[in-house]
Amino acid sequence: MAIPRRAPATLALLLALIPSRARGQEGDVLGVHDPCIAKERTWYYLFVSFDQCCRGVESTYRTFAGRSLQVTGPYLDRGQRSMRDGEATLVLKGYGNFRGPGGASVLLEGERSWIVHHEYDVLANGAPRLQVRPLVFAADGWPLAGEPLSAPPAEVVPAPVAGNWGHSVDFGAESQITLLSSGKINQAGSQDTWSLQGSTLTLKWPRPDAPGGAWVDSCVLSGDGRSYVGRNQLDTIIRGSKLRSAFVRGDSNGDGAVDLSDAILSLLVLYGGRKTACLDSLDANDDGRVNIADPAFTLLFLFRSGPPLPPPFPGAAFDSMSDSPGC
Ligand SMILES: [Ca+2]
Ligand SMILES: [Ca+2]
Repeated sequence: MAIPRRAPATLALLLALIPSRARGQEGDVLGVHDPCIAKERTWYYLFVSFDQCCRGVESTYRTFAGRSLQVTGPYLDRGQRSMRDGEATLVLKGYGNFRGPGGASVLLEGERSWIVHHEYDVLANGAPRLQVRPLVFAADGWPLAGEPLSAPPAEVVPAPVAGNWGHSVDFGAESQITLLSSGKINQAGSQDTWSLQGSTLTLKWPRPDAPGGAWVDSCVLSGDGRSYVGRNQLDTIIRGSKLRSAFVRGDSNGDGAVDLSDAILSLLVLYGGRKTACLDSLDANDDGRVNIADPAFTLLFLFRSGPPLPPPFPGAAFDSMSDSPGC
């Protein structure tokens, strides 16, 4: 390919955008890669990858963003610091069994947005993987990456927020917390509280050493109610995943047996506005979705000698399938 003698305008723009330094661990050969720009409402968002990719599980790649009202910049982070000074707001870094998420591209399609990136699988000797995650914009307008999709978005009823969650700070190890239906966290007399307004889930943790006397996690709850992601006052990313419980497939009302009342309850959840704590139990045909086919499957089994419900059935157990809607 011929190389033009003069830098085209787009190249000049990119050169102006590239930070003069990048973050990283001591000893790293630092880099900033894979920029992409997306416009959401009035803001242009510049996504970049910092540090090192392509080292398998040793990769230190992380995904950051800044934003500007002009496509030409200047792009600033959440603290109004310039990306040209190497500053940016963290969107995603490695956690769990994956390392080095970067090389991101973004698709904005109206109500829903997506971020696609590569990373490295610890359980597969650092093999590269591609993941697609919901990209959500918090109430403050800053982007957050949700949990990776493992199946097409299912026709599910959102799970209730109350229940047991794996709660993570700064992509660290998950600790179990319980969001009680009273709005307290972990126990009835606790000072720690949660509240939900629209899709904004706020967790408050009064602590003497916290800014303003309490840590405030402002999070976005996923559409299926199975995860949340947000930031606290210091921009630390907060994540949560709903913990699963043992269940009997088809046992919608949780009484341990599958009968006509379960198929009726499934219909009420699907079409009558009823809530359930265990969507997995409603997924009678185990296809990862909850819809009219499920009570039909149960009724065929009960009254028309249809095939038995897939495990866990008739005894209670966990569903190991990652595409299950959740319990
Ligand atoms: Ca039942
Ligand atoms: Ca199903």
